[in-house]
Amino acid sequence: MTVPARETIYALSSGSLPAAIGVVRISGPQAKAALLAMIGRVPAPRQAAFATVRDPQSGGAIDQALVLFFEGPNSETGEDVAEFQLHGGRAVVAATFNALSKLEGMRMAEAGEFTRRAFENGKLDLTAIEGLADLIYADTESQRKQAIRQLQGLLGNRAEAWRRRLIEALALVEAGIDFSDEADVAADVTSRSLEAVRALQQEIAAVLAEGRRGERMREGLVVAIAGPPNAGKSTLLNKIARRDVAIVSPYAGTTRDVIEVHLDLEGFPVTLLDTAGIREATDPVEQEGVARARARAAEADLVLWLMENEGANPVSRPDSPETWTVRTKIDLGSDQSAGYRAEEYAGGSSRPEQRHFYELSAVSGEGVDRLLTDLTAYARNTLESREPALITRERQRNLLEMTEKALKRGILRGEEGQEDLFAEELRLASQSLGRITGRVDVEDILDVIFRDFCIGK
Ligand SMILES: Nc1nc2c(ncn2[C@@H]2O[C@H](COP(=O)(O)OP(=O)(O)OP(=O)(O)O)[C@@H](O)[C@H]2O)c(=O)[nH]1
Ligand SMILES: [Mg+2]
Repeated sequence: MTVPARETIYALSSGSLPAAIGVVRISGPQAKAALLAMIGRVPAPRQAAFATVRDPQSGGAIDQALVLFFEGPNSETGEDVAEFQLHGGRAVVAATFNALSKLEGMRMAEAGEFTRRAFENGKLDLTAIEGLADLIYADTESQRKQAIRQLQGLLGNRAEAWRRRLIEALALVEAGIDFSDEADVAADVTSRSLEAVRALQQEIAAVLAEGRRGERMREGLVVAIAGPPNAGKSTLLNKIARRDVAIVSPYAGTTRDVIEVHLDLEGFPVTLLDTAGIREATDPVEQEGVARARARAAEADLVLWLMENEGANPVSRPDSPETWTVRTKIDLGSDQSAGYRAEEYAGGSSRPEQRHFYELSAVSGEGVDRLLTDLTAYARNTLESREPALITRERQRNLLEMTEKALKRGILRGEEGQEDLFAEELRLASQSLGRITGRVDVEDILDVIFRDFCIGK
């Protein structure tokens, strides 16, 4: 049976049209043939050429373009790659696609397919690809920095170095097993190996203990605005977002769904949620809204608990790790505010809420800046650190946890002198480590990873 030749793929790799420039990329064995058919030559690799792009059947001019050629394996995908930098008109790109589709062995690329080929040709490991996806989706400066570090191999290189050390330790154990009739040699080799594995296990445990900073940076901190109906939650959200995102009305029970706004607080990503006012609702739709509000507040990193005055606060607060109390509508200057002090709202709880008590008016704007300043400091304190986060995804964390557990089990076996079982655990550990970078069988997870990419990437 002959393996069919690899198909050549093409796609628009730039943004939505019309635009100043539309970049059409081609990757695969037919890239050169496509260039010959459409511009009559293959430009020197890595040198921009100005050319008239023609329909290969009619010979009619489609556009004038800047054309690049990268000869495999020295290209992004590792295959021959051609790139047309066309004028970014819809008809221009459509005519170019039409011309390409008529050539032998060519088809449109699927989402993420260029990057997948780069992976398959050993150009990028999985952690770098995850970094690349994060770079494309980064909204804030701190997210961008984390993503570029990951793309440059922060975790990938570490995981590979760990794996090499592990394989050396494994080789020692296996050597010990071969010498098992010479008890002294075997014991010595096992103890050297144990020492190396203990050091490795401790290093990995320390990385796992750092918490989920990297994952939170990717996803953004979640801050939920919650409180009784009519407290002014949606008004505050709109004020902070500087646009009319949520409906505001004097009727209690206006907001039903959870509304999200993504904020960039001096480079740190924060997702602000507006939720339904929490009360004993009778309307089934409102009941659902209240249930959602409670659930999202409970999962949030921080809850801003809004209330207008004392009397309007009979409802129970959702249990969340951190809550700041915000008194709203201070422009109304109601008498109810007399004697209003933070201590009264600590509600007997031991949480140190007094430090985070705010009074503001979302209408006049008074007090909003102080809240925003503190939110920014909170995001910075939570996300920033001198050491960049090594783990940025659940996938990486799970595999590293599996590695660490196998090492721990292995150490026990080694200490008991069960070299065979020790070696087996080290093999399992090295498999988990290898799956982080994609060195060992990862076919099952590839689709999940590349699903995040757009077509043309
Ligand atoms: N004077 C004054 N009125 C405000 C302020 N904030 C909100 N309001 C008014 O209070 C009413 C309720 O505001 P919303 O923002 O809809 O309140 P909510 O907490 O989202 O209410 P639900 O979605 O029903 O839970 C509206 O009439 C707002 O205009 C404020 O700071 N000052
Ligand atoms: Mg509302």
